[in-house]
Amino acid sequence: MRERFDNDFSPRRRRTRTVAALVTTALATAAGAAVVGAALAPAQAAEPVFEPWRDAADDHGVTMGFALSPGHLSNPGYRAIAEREFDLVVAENAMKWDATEPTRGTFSFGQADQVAAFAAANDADLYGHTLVWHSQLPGWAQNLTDPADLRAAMYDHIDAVAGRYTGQVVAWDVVNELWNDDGTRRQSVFQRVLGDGYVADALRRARQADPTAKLCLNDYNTDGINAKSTAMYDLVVSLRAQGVPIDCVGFQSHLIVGQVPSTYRQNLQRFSDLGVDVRVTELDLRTNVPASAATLAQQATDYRTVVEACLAVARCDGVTVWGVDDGHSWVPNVFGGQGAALPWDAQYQAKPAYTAVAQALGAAVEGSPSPSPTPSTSPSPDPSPDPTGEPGATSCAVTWGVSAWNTGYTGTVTIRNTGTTAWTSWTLRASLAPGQSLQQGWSAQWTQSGSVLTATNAAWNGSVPPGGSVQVGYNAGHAGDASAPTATSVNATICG
Ligand code: 9MR
Repeated sequence: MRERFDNDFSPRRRRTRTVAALVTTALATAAGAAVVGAALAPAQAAEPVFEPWRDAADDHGVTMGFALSPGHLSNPGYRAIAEREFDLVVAENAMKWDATEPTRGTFSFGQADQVAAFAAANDADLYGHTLVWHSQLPGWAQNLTDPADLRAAMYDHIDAVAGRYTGQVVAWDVVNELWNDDGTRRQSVFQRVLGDGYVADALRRARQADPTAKLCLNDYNTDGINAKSTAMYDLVVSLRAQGVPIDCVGFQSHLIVGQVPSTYRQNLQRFSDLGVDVRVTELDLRTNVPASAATLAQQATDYRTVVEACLAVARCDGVTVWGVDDGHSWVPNVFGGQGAALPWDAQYQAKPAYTAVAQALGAAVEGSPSPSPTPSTSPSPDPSPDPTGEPGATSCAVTWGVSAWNTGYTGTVTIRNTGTTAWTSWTLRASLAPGQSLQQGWSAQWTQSGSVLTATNAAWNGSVPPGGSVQVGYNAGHAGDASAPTATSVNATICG
């Protein structure tokens, strides 16, 4: 179903791990989860431990990445998470121009090589960030005014940096942040001195320097459909029409809790439909600190929304988180009073966002340090209807959200147990409007027979206590009628 990000150097593999290593890291995470529980309200206590994100992601043909600053690897808590959860590594700073060519023609790859070595040792993809960017650009380059001279400097830089990691880097952010928010070109030195054509020139040069890497453009505030993302879209169309090598677009997704753009998935989808790969490249979700339990719960929902959007889009290659833990994040340095943007806290304890990502990926539970009733590891393989009319019979409420475009829609379904008896499994049935056809779904097993849409719980969300709910989703095609399904039942009880 999913088209993979399938150049030859992008292995989708589960790492072979020793049992001892797995147990050690799982226990470390579990112990950490217990600590985080102590610091939060009871509802947020002790996140369960799941199989590594990278293994669950593998089942979807996507990778889970993180931005690495190699100096942090000496910290055991950081390192354990980095090694366990991720199968893609990007240098947070080490491959940028100021780090690799601080003086013209003098290259330094010490930290960059450490990042590459970590990726190789951890059987992870290496992602290149970034070749041409106005920021973290040394003064000598910023001050070049002669077009031939600046072009020569840009080409030399691309040749040296991209050339060094040929065969290791799966994709490069060739040009980073080339847009203003209104969709006009940012007046970087490259734009001012070389004009619009510098982007195509950089892409062509990068292809020569590393013929094996995919070549991307990357930006922020392009996450929903807006003037800036539309400028990016139009540029990709134009570059492809000219035969310029452009393989992928990165969506940084430095977001604010509660403010994931409503068009997030559709935006990824429209680029995917152009035939370029897409990736969430720098995900974090910031908030005012200290964050309340309710805010962390909203953050978890937001992380889930982003991961599910990627899984729903055929050419989405995966999600990269911009860091690991709240103690090492760019956010507080730039946004005063804000932070708490990552899935682990500053003590390396898993936050609700960690669990939400694992659940979005359908990760199996490896052990739960908490008596918390959800999620469950033991779904019934054969959900049978509750005996209607008896005490404890299924009582349910289902709400449908529909986000449509011209030929399809994403359905978001919240299934609530309004009865007094816990469910150990559930099956949702509903009638699709005429002309609708299921394309793919997530967080449940989805099938369609005639007009009947059926979803059966996934391994981790079959248990729903009284008052509890689960959220699942699917994509469907439509032929003009994108209305929500009707005649909804759960475990054979009609619930509207
Ligand atoms: O996380 C990076 C931080 O350590 C640097 O100080 C900063 C300098 O510009 O860059 C941060 O990473 C940025 C990334 O390279 C491009 N997109 C925005 C990121 C956050 O600022």
